[in-house]
Amino acid sequence: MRRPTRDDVTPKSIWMNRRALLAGMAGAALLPSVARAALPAPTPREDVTSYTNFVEFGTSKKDAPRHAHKLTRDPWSVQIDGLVDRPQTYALADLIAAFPPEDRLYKFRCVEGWAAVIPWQGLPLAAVLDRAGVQSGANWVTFTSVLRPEEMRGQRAPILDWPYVEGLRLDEAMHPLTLLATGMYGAAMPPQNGAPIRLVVPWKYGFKSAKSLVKITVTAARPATTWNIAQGDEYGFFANVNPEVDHPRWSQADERWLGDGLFAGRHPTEMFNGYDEVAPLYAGMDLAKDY
Ligand SMILES: Nc1nc2c(c(=O)[nH]1)N[C@H]1C(S)=C(S)[C@@H](COP(=O)(O)O)O[C@H]1N2
Ligand SMILES: [Mo]
Repeated sequence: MRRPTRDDVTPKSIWMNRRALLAGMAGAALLPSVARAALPAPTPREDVTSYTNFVEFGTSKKDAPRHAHKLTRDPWSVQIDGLVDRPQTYALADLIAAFPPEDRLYKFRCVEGWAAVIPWQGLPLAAVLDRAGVQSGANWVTFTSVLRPEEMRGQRAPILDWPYVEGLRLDEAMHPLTLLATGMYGAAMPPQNGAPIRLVVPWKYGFKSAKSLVKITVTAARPATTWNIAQGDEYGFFANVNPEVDHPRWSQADERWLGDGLFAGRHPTEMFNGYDEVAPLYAGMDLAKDY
């Protein structure tokens, strides 16, 4: 299989927007990428499902593939609360019915230095927040993963401050790239990848993309987030992919692509993981300081 290149996964080519496809040429004209002849080549599914970070099940890459099926995913609901006009608890099926899944092919980059190209299915977070009605005075969005130590063996140990919590600034949360993913590779989200619903923020290091979400809270104050609490010097709140800001223990200048094989070369890391269109969100900020 042909390996993906940056050209395949440029921001324009990721807009595999099913609604636009259904809308036909009119929609496609607004989204030039839809007309691209060659579909990008995703990382093989087996590589993405067999090598995971999901500390609730343990610290090894193989723990979640082995144990995540023990998490009960049905019934599942997601609560939207905080500074919104219409707080709501969605049963997962109702959420999917209300916001039909769209296809998004994104490059995903872990802070550890590996990356993959993943075809996700999901709904833009902005759609859910818009329906909830974000109030003025809201500045931040907090994402809470499920807390269920009886089903998640890693949560029975003090590896992290449970539950896993992540956060975005409101404009980051509302950006059209920010996705609530309910599937990958055209099927329901595998348990080890964050079933049944997870966040995907493709221009940030993977730890921002919290798995198995139960709550999304709109707040005035910036939330305290799990990895930032654990080791703030290593895991900044913003965590934008940035080849120029190294992790204290390793370089972020290049990355390994899952599926490339053990002896393949590394690839240069791209600012914002290649999603240049988010740069205006950070105008005037010092990203070496706000890493
Ligand atoms: N709840 C929760 N979300 C999480 C994690 C986790 O341990 N727990 N790991 C994060 C990290 S570090 C990465 S790189 C991605 C990994 O997603 P993947 O295993 O589906 O590739 O999930 C992120 N979301
Ligand atoms: Mo990660």
